[in-house]
Amino acid sequence: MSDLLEKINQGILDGSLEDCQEAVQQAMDAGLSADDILKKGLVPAMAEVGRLFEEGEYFVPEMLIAARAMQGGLNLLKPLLISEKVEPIGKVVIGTVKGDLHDIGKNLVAIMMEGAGFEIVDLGTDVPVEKFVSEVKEKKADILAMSALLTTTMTTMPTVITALKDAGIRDGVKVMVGGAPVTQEFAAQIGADGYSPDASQAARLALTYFS
Ligand code: B1M
Repeated sequence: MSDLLEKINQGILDGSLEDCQEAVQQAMDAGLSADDILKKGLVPAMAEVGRLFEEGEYFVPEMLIAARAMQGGLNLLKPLLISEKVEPIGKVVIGTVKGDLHDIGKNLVAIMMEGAGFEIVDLGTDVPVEKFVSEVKEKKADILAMSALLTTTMTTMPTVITALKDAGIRDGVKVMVGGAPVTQEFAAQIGADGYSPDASQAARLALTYFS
């Protein structure tokens, strides 16, 4: 790992927004690719934070400040991840399901989809079932993208799909699901149209619905 990627990593582990942003800026100035900064710098650091939490070395406050540092780095990187676009390909309503406050992965998916040319309606975190349904209907969304990071909240995803059916709008929208505990098998089981393990694959999958 280069010194700058190591510095990004350490900034997140230390929960230092300033260090993380400084290192991301330096990495961008040094010409490192946005993909490398993201996949070799920011993302592995959060995986390490998760490991430290599991081992009881980090607690919720450490996770929180690490997440704030990562989000700060991601904000700087966003313009590089989003290319120039013309007319939107389609509209995506995205959010993290009810009871779940994790938003970094969801934000990343939104950024990559925006970069792929989609218009994004981001509902944020802890999104109630009815809100997903009403926004899909109101915004005439082509895709509903749901994220869940907890095994206890991913179970809301099938409830949303059922509510879309009950509202008579399931056939008009592609439902994509993802997040650390979500699998292809789970997605198939709940009747989602698609699953992706990461943000760039989510954007690629979304594009296939329009080809
Ligand atoms: Co939480 N947390 N957390 N946490 N947290 C996890 C998820 C956990 C695995 C940590 C652990 O134990 N190792 C664990 C879940 C265990 C489980 O359910 N089996 C956990 C827990 C237990 C909790 C609390 C319950 C802790 C507590 O209070 N005791 C609590 C729950 C709060 C709630 O949501 N109600 C909690 C709280 C928090 C913070 C608020 C402190 C903070 C979140 C801050 C924020 O997001 N703004 C936090 C964090 C930071 C984490 C970890 C460390 C990192 C998550 C992250 O941002 N990863 C996480 C451990 C881990 O994941 N290793 C953990 C980086 C991000 C880029 O990856 O989100 O996976 P990820 O997104 C990926 C893919 O999943 C995919 O694309 C992204 C990469 O390209 N993806 C999609 C995501 N959504 C997608 C949607 C798609 C397609 C792909 O299509 C629509």
